[in-house]
Amino acid sequence: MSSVNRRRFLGFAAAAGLAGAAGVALRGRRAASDPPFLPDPLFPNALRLPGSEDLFDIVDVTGTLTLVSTRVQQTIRPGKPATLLGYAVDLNGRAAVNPTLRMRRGARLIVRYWNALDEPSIVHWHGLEVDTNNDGHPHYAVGPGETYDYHFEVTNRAGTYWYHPHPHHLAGRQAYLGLAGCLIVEDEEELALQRALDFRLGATDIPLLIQDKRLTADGSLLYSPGAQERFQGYCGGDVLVNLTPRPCFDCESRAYRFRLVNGSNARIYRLAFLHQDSPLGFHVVGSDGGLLAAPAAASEVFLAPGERVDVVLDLSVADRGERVVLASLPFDAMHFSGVRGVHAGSVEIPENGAPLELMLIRVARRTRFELRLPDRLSFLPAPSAEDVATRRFVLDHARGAWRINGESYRMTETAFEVKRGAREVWEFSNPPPAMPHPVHIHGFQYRVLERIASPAHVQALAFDARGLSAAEAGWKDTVLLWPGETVRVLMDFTHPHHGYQIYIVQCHNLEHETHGMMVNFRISGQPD
Ligand SMILES: [Cu+2]
Repeated sequence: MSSVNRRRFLGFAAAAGLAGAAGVALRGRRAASDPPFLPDPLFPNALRLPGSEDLFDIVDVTGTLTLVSTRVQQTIRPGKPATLLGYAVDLNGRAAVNPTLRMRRGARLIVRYWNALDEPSIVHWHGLEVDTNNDGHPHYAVGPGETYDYHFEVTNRAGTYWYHPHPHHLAGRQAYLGLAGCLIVEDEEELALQRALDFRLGATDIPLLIQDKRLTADGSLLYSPGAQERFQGYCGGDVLVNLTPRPCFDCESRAYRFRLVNGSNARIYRLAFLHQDSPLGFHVVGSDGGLLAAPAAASEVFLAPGERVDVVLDLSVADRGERVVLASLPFDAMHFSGVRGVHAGSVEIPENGAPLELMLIRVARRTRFELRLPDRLSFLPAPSAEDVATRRFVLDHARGAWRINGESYRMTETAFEVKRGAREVWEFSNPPPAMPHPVHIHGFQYRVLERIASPAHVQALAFDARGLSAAEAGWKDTVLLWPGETVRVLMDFTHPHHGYQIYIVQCHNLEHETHGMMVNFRISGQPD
């Protein structure tokens, strides 16, 4: 881009909060003939659906995309438009903000990232198996007005991934102030499932980005952690779903697919769908890295920051007018300090583990529907760790910093090296007194082998003798490690990227990440 065009572009982005893009197509607008929305007194706001407005609009990625991180005007608190941060894409003069990027497995993602913030940033494609240059490592953060070009083939399985900022020390604040969006990968297997169950993105297949925020009276987002929150994690009192407070989703009496994404900085959810105050059973069909081998019945699931779970909820059992509430059931979040109930001004912020109501699902229309879920969804080889060496990680804290194996993050240092093509068991332990840590590994999807010494509320959800929950039977990139627990995962470092590659192991509690709970590792450049 010439400097003249660059100046023009910056002026355009600053004036309109937009970004430039080419080769993207738009799908999935709601029909104008939909019945009018009658507000529920407790959940008065219509859930934002991808494809129905500029926020989270569906963008089919078929060519080059320009994604700008910038200040955007959006209305979260009704009637109170406010400035937050967003990723903007220009669709022929109209902006999509935090677009839901949809693409085929094997397609190339060619993105010019433009940082129109007044501080450094970089985009991390959470869960994608890319090389270092495309991973959004904090070392590659670009300054205000600068660009970073991404160019890679999406080799991941079909599934729900997401993107968010990853600059050193700033990721938590930037993500909190609005920068996050979903990336949906599809393949033939996934499209067959969509056809079989009539799952349409934004209509019957709904990504739900769950984020707890602090909303001020003027409708803006407040990120101002005190000393304890800077260390333990920053929670908000308003749980937003797709940036909608107290959302209501009007549906038909049929099956829906919900792609649940925990985009919160620090809050863990114990998700359940309450129908007449008891949990309605659902089917887990996918995890972080795509479809499970077979649907797994569940009535609740823990979802930690960074994790995704793909569920099918059959509402054909409900009559018109019936209500189902997506809730987080109470649990002991096992925070070591025992400090309860942070106050933010006059507002009490519910502690991690407090019961919360997230969203109302209201059956607005009866329809004839019978759920016929396939017995098999995909092929997943059973993970085998025979003759595989173990590498151990201890997550702890000292002198106000979070550590992995005794070290707090040093951006330019590499803690250890792994041979390209090697298989290793990675064993994470979390000696108490401690906090839960969602362990995210960049660059690779992995399988969870075993949970050891789990707290009772985690054991209660064990799906098999290895202590895993239903959602942990598939591929994962983020796994929740509770205090006192040891979790073993199977890593396979086979990948197509040549030369040395640097990746990250981190806690996805973004305040823990900011306070050092992150480490670089290197894949050696030897051939397989
Ligand atoms: Cu942590």
